[in-house]
Amino acid sequence: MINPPLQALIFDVDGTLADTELAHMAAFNAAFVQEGLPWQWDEPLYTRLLEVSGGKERITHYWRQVQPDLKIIDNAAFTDTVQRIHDQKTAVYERMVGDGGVQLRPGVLKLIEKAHDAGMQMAIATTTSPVNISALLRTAIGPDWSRFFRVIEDASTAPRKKPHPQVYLQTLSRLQLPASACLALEDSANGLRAAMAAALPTVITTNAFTAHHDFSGALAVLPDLSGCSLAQLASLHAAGPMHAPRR
Ligand code: XBP
Ligand code: MG
Repeated sequence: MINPPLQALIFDVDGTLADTELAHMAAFNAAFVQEGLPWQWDEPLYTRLLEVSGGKERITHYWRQVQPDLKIIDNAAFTDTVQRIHDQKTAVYERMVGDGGVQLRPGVLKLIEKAHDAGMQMAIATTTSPVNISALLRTAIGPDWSRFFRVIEDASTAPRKKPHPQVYLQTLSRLQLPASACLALEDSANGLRAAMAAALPTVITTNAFTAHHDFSGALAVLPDLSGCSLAQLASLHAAGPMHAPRR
C-alpha cells in the first residue's frame, strides 16, 4: 500500500528524543532510598523492567516480582505508596534533567528545526509525565520549545500505557490526520506495537536498552537520526514497510 504524502512527525520521548533511561533509573533508585526501601535497580535489571511501560506500572510490577506473596489488603494505600514513590522519582528526574543531565540524541534537534522550517506538523506521544517532557525540552531546546509541537499527548492525558495505542490514537485525533499521512519515531518494541496498533508507519532509532527488541513491521531501524534528513524520512514513509528478502 502506498502512503499519502507525509504531513506529520510524531515523536516518542524516552529513548527517542533523548537517552533518558539511565536518568530515569537513577531517579527511581533515589526515590527508593528516600522511601527507605532496599531496592536498587542496575542496568541489566532495568533493561528487563523497561518491558513494562510507565513508571508507576514498573514499580508495581517490580514490587510484585520481589514480593510474590504480596497481599494487597488496602488497595488505596498500595496505590498511594506507588504514587508517592513515583512523585519522588519524578522530582529527582526533573531536577537531573533540568540541570542538563540529558542531551537530545544525535540528529534530533536538526530534524525538528528542518521539519518546522518545512511546515511539517509535529507531535509528541509518550507515556511519561508532562513535567518530564518540559524539563527535558526546555533545557535542550529553550523556553519556547513547545512551539514546535502542535499536539502533546502524555501520561496525564493517555493513562493506558504503550503497547496500548491510546496515546497515538488521541494524537492522531487531535492532529486530525489519517495515520497513513504521519510517521511515528520510536525506540522500543512497546512503542512500535502501540504505533502499529494505531496504523502508524514507524521508524525506529535503537539505543542500548532496546537494541535487542523485535522491530518487525518498522519502516526502518536506524542507530540514530544523525545524517537522516526529512527527505529521507519522507521517502521511507512513501516506500512503506520493510519486507523480509525474497528467496
Ligand atoms: C518510557 C517509559 C517511561 C519512563 C519513565 O516509555 O516507559 O515510563 O521510563 O517515565 P516510552 P515515568 O518511551 O515508550 O514512552 O516514570 O514518567 O513513567
Ligand atoms: Mg521510548
